[in-house]
Amino acid sequence: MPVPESGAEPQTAAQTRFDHTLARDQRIEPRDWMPEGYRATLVRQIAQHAHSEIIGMQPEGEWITRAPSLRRKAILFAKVQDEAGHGLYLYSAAETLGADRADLTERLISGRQKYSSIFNYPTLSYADVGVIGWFVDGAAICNQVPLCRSSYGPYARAMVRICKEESFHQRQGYELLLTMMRGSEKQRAQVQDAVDRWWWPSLMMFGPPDGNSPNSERSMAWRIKRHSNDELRQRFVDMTVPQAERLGVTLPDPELVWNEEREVWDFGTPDWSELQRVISGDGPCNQARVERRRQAHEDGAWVREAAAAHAARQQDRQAAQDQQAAQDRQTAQTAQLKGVPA
Ligand code: BYC
Repeated sequence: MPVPESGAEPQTAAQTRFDHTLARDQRIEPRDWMPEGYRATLVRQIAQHAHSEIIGMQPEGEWITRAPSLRRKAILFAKVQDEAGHGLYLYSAAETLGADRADLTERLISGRQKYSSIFNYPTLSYADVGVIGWFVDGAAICNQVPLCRSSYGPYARAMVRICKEESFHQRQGYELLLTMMRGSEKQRAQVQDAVDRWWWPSLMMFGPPDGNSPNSERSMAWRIKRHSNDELRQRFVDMTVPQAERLGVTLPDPELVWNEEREVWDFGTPDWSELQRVISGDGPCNQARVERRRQAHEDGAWVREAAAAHAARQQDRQAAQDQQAAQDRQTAQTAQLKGVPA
């Protein structure tokens, strides 16, 4: 039997090892062999997730200069910075799969890669900042806590820290809303209006219904996703309804009713045609979001060039130092051989 060249073992053995790793619920690491479909699915999902974090800085970021107090400004600033950090961990996770960060950004700004539909809606009042924290970060927790057990090691590890921060963001958003609800009639109306506008788009964050989700089955078999879109949507509804009652707002769904038998909240059907429209680029803010990202990327070109020039200079300096050290060692050795005192 021919000995396979190094790195070129028969695919069947590699596939078996991959399957066993998944069956034992262990992690696939960047050095491990993986099917191309698995790699491509991860790059697609992780890139989309990273883009969502970066684009997700915009709707709330627009309120930094208009925050009602220094304290609220500092909180919002920190949250938006956290989102930039999440984007960076996720781009790094995608790089471990061979993706190129510049290429991913290019795909985002040319519309070839998606980002979450939720960030294509406008933020009309400061209550929207609170509702984004409560709903959007709440939905993110439901969706992303299971991803901490995703089969791909770097993605799962990035999710651990991200989830801790999202959970903090969710509480901070809810605290802002509690404060507004204790305020004036106008503030309470602003909160209810924001809840009315963000509820259905938040349910859409979990993706299309299971029967219309082409990627779910494979992703779940590969243990990238651990639960279906509908399962996670239900968890979000069940978590959020009691919080809405406590806050004193009404969720805009007349079909929301407790199901004694299943012990979950039944809820109405989101407008799936709206999700399709927003995903395909025709949401209220799609153009503005992508244009802003494109502009920021162009404006940042000089920073990337300066960083690359600095890195190249450091590398040259290090190479010169290494060469000098090697020469010094050689001179010392020659001197020792000749019996010349150093
Ligand atoms: N928006 O087969 P499906 C955050 C796409 S960041 C846009 O179910 P999958 C936060 C989907 O990509 C939130 N596109 O797909 C940030 C697929 O398209 P392609 C982002 C959507 O991957 C800042 C097609 O529709 N979270 O929380 O199995 C501040 C069919 O869908 C959407 C993540 O990215 C959508 N809503 O499941 C605060 C989490 N839904 O590529 C908070 C990680 C679906 O086949 N991602 N599509 O053409 C996931 O868990 C999964 O990718 C999804 C979709 C559940 C989103």
